[in-house]
Amino acid sequence: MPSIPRGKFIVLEGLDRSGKSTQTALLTTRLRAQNHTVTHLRFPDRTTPTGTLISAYLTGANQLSDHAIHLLFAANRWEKAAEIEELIARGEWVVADRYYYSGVVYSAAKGVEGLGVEWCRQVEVGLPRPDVVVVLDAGEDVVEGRGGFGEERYEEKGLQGRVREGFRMLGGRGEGEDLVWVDAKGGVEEVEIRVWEVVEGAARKINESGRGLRRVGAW
Ligand code: FDM
Ligand code: MG
Repeated sequence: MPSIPRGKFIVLEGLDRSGKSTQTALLTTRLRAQNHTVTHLRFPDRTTPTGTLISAYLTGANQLSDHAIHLLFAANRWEKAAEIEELIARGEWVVADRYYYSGVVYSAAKGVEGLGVEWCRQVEVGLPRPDVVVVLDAGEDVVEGRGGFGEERYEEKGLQGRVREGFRMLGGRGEGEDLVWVDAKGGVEEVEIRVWEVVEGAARKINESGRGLRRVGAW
C-alpha cells in the first residue's frame, strides 16, 4: 500500500489589504472539501502572550523598540515551529496568512540603522520552510483605497511601497524560488483560481519528487 504523502506547508504573503485573509480562508475551505485536514494559521498570532504584545504595538497601545518588536514577531513564529513540523509529518496541511517574509520586509522597510534584511532574516533561519509562498500582488495604490487601510501601524503608503520592493528583493535571493506572484487586483473568484493553480502545481511536484519538508537556510 502506498504511504500517505506528507502534508504541505503553504504561505500567502502580500501587502496589508491585499486579500490574504480572504484567500487563505478560501484555500482552506477548498482543501477541506477535498478531505485534507488543514490548520489555518495567521501571523502574527495575536492570541498568544507574544501576540498580545504585538497586537498592542500595532494598534498603538504600546511602544517597543524596532529591534524588540522584530524579535517578538519572530518569537511568535518560533512558538509554532514544532507544531507545523508535526502536522506536516502526519500528512496534514498548514496554510499560513503571512510568515517570515513579512517579518523581514516590514522591519527592514522602516530603514532603521542596524535593522537591515540580513540581520532581520537571521532569527528566522531554521524555521520550517514553506513549500510555496503565494505573494498576492496588489500595489500600494490599490491597497490604500481598500476599506480599513490606515487603521494600524505600517498601513501607510510609503512603507507599503517599500514592503512591496522588499518582497521582490526576497524573490531574487536565496530560496527566492519559493515565491510565486499572483495578480491580486481582480475579483475574489478570479484570484482564488490563480492561487489554486499555484498550490496544486506545487503539491503535485512535491508528491512526485517525494521531497521532505525543509528548513529556512542561512543566506
Ligand atoms: N508584520 C507581520 C510584521 O511587521 N512582521 C511580521 O513578522 C508579521 C507576521 O504586522 F502590517 C506586520 C504586517 C502588518 C501587521 O499583520 C499585522 P496583519 O496580517 O495585518 O494582521
Ligand atoms: Mg493589517
